[in-house]
Amino acid sequence: MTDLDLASYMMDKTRMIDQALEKALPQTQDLSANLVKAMRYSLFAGGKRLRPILCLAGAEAVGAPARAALPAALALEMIHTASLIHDDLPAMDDDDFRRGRPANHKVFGEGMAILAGVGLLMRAFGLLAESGREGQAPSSLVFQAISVIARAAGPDGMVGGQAVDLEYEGREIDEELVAFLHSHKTAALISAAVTSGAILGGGGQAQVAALAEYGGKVGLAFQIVDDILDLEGDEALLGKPVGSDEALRKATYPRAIGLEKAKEKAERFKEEAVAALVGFGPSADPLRGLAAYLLARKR
Ligand code: GRG
Repeated sequence: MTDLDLASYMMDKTRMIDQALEKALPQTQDLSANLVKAMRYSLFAGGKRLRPILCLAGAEAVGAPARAALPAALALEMIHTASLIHDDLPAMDDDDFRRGRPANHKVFGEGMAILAGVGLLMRAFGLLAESGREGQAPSSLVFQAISVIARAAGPDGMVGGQAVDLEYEGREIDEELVAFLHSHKTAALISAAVTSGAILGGGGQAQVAALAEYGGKVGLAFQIVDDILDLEGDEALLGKPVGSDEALRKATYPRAIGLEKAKEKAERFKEEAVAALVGFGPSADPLRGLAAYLLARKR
């Protein structure tokens, strides 16, 4: 797949995701309209839609149409957005900017930002569960997808990683700690994105396992690149200030093993991710292209 093909693949999928998100969370006019406004503010703030794109690509890799995985894709973007809103709160990373605009709590206040995050989480699981009830997908597959995503987002995954992240701010760290953190805080949800897509696409057990491996490795490469961009990235492209990991003495690969070794590690994880796709034909080409894109990204 050429860079141009991948760019057009990502644009197509982004359009599909954005249209469906719009339908899943329309602006309301009732008394809680401001809450919906806060949820939509962050959901439509120009995120790269990587998790939902990976989810749709997971379904396609096992030979299903992308739309088979759409409910999981939407749920993943809502959960991810909720995590970013909470991550920016003063009680967490205390960031004022996200996705090139003021963080949710800077616009709507802390209380409303907390509620917007919780609201997005509930809507995410609600719409995924409803897709089974409404017969868009066999309910046994929807159950499996819900359980994979809930596990990856919860205390055994992203929330667990964030807890360790908070506890180790400013403390001495080593590579083992960073590996735990990255695999829980970031790679778990990215792996769940590809896996849940493959599950809803009706993939076999071995295919789902291979795609979980791909997602885990690509997720680790992605987070190392995130660490590197915080050191070397361009604020205008990133849409947020750089250097905040350093300021908070966060546990990152560059801090644990140095910048050059961190770059090598990201490259190795990307290669391992692509190697996990060995049993797949051209249907997994977008996933191969996405692995390279995630490594080379500047935002
Ligand atoms: C409310 C579900 C929930 C969790 C609370 C705050 C928290 C626990 C977890 C935060 C975890 C976190 C911030 C992980 C970092 C993941 C990461 C590298 C985000 C950046 O992702 P991109 O680059 O962002 O995909 P865009 O803006 O493009 O969507």
